[in-house]
Amino acid sequence: MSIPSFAIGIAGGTGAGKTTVARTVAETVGEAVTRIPIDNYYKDLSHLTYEERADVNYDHPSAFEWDLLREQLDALLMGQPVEMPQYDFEVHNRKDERVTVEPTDVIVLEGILSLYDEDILEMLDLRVYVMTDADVRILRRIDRDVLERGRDLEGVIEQYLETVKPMHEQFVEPTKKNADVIIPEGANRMAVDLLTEKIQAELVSDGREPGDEPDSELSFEGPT
Ligand code: UZR
Ligand code: MG
Repeated sequence: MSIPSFAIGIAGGTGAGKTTVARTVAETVGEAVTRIPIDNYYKDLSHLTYEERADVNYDHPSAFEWDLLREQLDALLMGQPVEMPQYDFEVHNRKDERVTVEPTDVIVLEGILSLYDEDILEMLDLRVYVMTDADVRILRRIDRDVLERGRDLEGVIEQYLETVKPMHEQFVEPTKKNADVIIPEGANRMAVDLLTEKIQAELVSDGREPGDEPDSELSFEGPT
């Protein structure tokens, strides 16, 4: 019987620093960590042309394949490997190949709507919202989209005003209330250290490190 993993959700607006937090936690926690970017669960849009795909609202919850995300998160939490889809931002579409992802003790789900779906919220053990000012986020977004995702400045600005900003206000920002912890600015060292300590403590209290005494709080619960 495998021990269920400890799952963390990291949400926040575009450019908030979610990926940086997720990566830094993964590097410092000293355990194998599985990162699940929810971008990988954008729907397969192969039936559309490039122009049609460029017009899709990728900041709306309907852009994601929630069933597949729930199914794969659940499988990983149960200790089963999954064939995770991969996403290509340059062509706005899911790639043909999938990647085999093995389950680990720590799972980090990361993306704008990580704290949106009720079922997923229940699967998470720790819910984090990264809160960063909108001006900082758009500047980072411009940098990233132009340098890494092959976009032009005009297009990034237009998309931001037309969909990114309104969808953020309607769907992303309200999920802040689902968070256990709100951290200001992405790569906040103290916040990342606290998250890392919490994860390590949870792993120990769940008896995942052999030889450790059970947590006193848990020992009152008796057998389940
Ligand atoms: P993060 N996105 C694209 O720009 N193109 C796509 O094909 C798919 C997604 C953007 C998406 C969202 N929005 O704001 C952002 N748009 O990726 C989420 N428009 O990614 O959290 O890393 O910024
Ligand atoms: Mg990111």
